[in-house]
Amino acid sequence: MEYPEPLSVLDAQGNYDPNRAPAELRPYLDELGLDKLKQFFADMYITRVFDKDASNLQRQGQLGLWIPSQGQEAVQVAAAYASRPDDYIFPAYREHAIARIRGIDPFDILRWLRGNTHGGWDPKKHNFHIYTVVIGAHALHATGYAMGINLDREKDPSVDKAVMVFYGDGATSQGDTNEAMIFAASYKTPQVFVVQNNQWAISVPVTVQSKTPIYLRAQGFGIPSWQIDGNDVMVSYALAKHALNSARNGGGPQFIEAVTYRQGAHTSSDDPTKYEDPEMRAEWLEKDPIKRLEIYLRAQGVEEEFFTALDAEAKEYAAGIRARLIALGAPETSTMFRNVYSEYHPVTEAQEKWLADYEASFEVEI
Ligand SMILES: Cc1ncc(C[n+]2csc(CCOP(=O)(O)OP(=O)(O)O)c2C)c(N)n1
Ligand SMILES: [Mg+2]
Repeated sequence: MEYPEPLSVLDAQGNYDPNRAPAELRPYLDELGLDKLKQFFADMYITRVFDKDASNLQRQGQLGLWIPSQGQEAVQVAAAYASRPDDYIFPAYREHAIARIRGIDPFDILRWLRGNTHGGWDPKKHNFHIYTVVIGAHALHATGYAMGINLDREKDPSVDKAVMVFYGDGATSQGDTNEAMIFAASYKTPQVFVVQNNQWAISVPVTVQSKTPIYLRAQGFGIPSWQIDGNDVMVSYALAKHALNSARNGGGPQFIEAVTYRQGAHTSSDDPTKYEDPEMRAEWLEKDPIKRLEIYLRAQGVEEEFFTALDAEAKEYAAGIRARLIALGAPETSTMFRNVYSEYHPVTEAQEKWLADYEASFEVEI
């Protein structure tokens, strides 16, 4: 079966055509002046430089794991700016661009993947939940939170917060995400589901995961849905804002499938050369979200100086985080025993002692 192309207004060659968007998105596209687009570009660019450096840090033995976001920056930056600070966001584990814009210090993401902290940040402070690695589990948390907003609204009709939840194409096969959609539709929650379809669930291609475009599934739950080019920051912004406003104004849950590509490995533990078709990869690299916005900005008269200064800023930013990370040192082994229960527990105490004795049994310090 043939399906239409995802909605896009900024194509891979950097051509902008707002007429391709439906009328309800036009007011949001009109908000996108040059200053805002330069800000979007800066956030995408800085996240990518940080992300690449984080991959290097993993290879240099400074992190247990890294989860790259490379290639998915556009929809993330767009959604972050489309949301209001009091909207609550539930990320999966690859939403580094959103985390940064929400005020999370990316250093805290690295501390988490180094084992120095089990959470990383205070979700309430940023209205940005901690990362969830259990695929799809947080979709239920998001729907539960959004049901809570409805209860708050019964007491105070001026409450107009919304929830956004992010997960991947693979997560759409989990029971949790489907159950979350059922409850969201039934209880008409103020909530936007954002699926970043990056074409892969580790090595499983989306063509195996779903036999229809993912956004069509939502309609079976009675949830309005769209499919957009997630590498187009402009359409991503306009639709995210439209969907959030519909959700907060009583329209119930909304669903966005942002079609994008995972340019990096699934994580640093994965080797995509074992399963990725190099031609497909090359085609997607041509559709890079940063490249196309750069072409557009240059065509609008943004000068070289902006790009050069941004590159220097991004490198300095990443270097600063790197230095702080290396200064952290190794996490204490005791933390893995002492954080299991809220109070110290005889079983974990015995385990901690066993490990200490075991390590002491080596002649060489490890
Ligand atoms: C419940 C559960 N099952 C399996 C895994 C192992 N796992 C980690 S990531 C992943 C693939 C997820 O793919 P997708 O939802 O498309 O997100 P992406 O990693 O592409 O962003 C799997 C199967 C897990 N973390 N949790
Ligand atoms: Mg995926």
